[in-house]
Amino acid sequence: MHIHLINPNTTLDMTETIADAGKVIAAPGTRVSASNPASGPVSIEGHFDEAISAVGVLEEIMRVDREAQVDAYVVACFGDPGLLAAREATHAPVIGIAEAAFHMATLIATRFSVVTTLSRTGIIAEHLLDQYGFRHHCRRVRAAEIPVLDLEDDSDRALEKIIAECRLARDEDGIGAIVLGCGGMANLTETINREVGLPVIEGVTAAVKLAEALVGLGLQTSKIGDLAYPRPKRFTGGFAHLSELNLARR
Ligand code: 5HY
Repeated sequence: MHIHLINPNTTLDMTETIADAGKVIAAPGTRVSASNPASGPVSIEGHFDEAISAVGVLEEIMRVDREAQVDAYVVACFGDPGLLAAREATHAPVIGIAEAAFHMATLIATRFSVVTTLSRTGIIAEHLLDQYGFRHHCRRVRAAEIPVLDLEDDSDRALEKIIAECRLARDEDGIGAIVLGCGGMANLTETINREVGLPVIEGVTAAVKLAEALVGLGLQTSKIGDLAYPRPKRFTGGFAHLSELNLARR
């Protein structure tokens, strides 16, 4: 099977971090590829960045669906930007890393906390907890207070701050597991697990394994109801190329 990971921000180093983590965890016979939009924010640190990046996610899915046979997609940003719109745009399953990590965490612990990058984006994770129905499982959404790109540019210091916040969660929150709240943390799971001493769930790897499960079960995004392909219509201006888009024809 072929799983394609989309890093919604436009930082190639982070796309490679995400791709590497996905390839390591993938089962034999699963091909993992990755890409990021050419246009958009270099990092996603709030509602505005999320909204802009969601268009890039959709453009990437439509581009890759034209060019390759993909069995499932992963939206590799912890805000799951554009997730439902992405599910409209393809028949393949599309999994967000936050949704995947929350599901996995509740299978091994009754309570978990999230450790993300900046406290200002914590509300996005809280909104997803409510949207996905996991709010009562999550004790707290914490932040290491690091800019997203420090995960690439100042990784040692970023890791220290993430580990320190994970230790506080372990000692104060009454939890059984920690969810890492950023696609850029995809290569930190083993280290944090060793340093903190409780199960760490990271969304990219969780999403890849869930995607393998869905494809293995022969499940695709339902095209009955609200996730049916978008209704063809005219788009104007910079989106004119989407006019009369008939994704179902692919
Ligand atoms: C992410 N931002 O996973 C999110 C998460 C965050 O550029 N990739 C980003 O840290 O808010």
